[in-house]
Amino acid sequence: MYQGLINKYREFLPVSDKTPVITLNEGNTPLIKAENLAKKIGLNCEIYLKYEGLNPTGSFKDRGMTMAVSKAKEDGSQAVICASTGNTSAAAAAYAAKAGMRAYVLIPDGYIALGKLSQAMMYGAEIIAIKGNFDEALEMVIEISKNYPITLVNSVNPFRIEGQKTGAFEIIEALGDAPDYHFIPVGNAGNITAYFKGYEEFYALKKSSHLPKMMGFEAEGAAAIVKGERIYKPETIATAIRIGNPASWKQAERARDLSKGIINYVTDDEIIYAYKLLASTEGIFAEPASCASVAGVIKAQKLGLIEENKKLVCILTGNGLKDPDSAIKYSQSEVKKTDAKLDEIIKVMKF
Ligand code: AN7
Repeated sequence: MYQGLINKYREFLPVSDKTPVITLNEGNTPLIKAENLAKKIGLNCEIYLKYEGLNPTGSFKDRGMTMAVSKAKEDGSQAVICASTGNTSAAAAAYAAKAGMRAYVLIPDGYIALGKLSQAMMYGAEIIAIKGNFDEALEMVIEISKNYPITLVNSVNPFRIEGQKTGAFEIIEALGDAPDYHFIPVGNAGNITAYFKGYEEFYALKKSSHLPKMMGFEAEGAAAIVKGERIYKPETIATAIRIGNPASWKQAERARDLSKGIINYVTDDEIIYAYKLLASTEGIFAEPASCASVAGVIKAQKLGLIEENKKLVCILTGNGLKDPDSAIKYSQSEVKKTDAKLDEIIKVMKF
């Protein structure tokens, strides 16, 4: 039976027999071939979607959190803390619950999707909504974790990166080699760092023949790395990546440069277009921030950055159900109401 990514990839992770494995059987997510999407955008390549929204709390954060919380438990810690645009708080709260630990989460008041907030509440976290953004919340939790007996579980915790690198292992195993291009949303830049670490490690072990070009995409209103400066008031509809001072900035640039990839940005309109296209052509519902990877493919194609007959992987970082408000707002579908009468229903169906 599959028992989560620590048990699966134990030999590549900093764990020992003494590490209590706190797992919800995260990882092992499907890599789905997106032929309809490739056809629709007219790209003569194989596109694969890594559907991280199928993790236990609905995002890729579970990969990092199983490691971070297991190591915190091993160290005898009784509480974890994080700043979050939503998904990290959901994952921290769930794994803390499983570990019998307390979780404190700092969120930007009014800028976290409903599903994510409901998760942190249900898993029993202490939720503190600050009148400020993610970057300010991160500065505060770093300070708090220095001065109080509480483990920081944002991606500045290196165990988070260790857990998240397993996504690259799974991709290489599924494809039999690394892809040519790896498209990924960039917020705090932990995930692009983690994937590149995973690709580098399997390449060093000769489990792949090359490194993929790392193609990272920030939201236009939060594109600190692209613009080369901190954004003090980041804005985007993709609240998950509404981050103006990425903690893993330097590591993301390293991944970009060593892989001969790019870090670019996509607009909110491009994100929404990809969001709807993905759901309507592939039957895959991913949250807006996730769709920055797909929007990135479309942009890179337009810029002539993708060679033909190559293999692309897009990371779909979070589940669309996390953010029902955005789905209802942007889908443009209408709900047609009728009386409970057969003839009226048939009429509305336009038969
Ligand atoms: C769906 O939950 O930062 O570049 O606090 O939720 O590793 O930060 C979320 C980030 C992409 C960006 N897609 O990943 C948080 C948080 C989704 C996300 C990202 C996030 P990083």
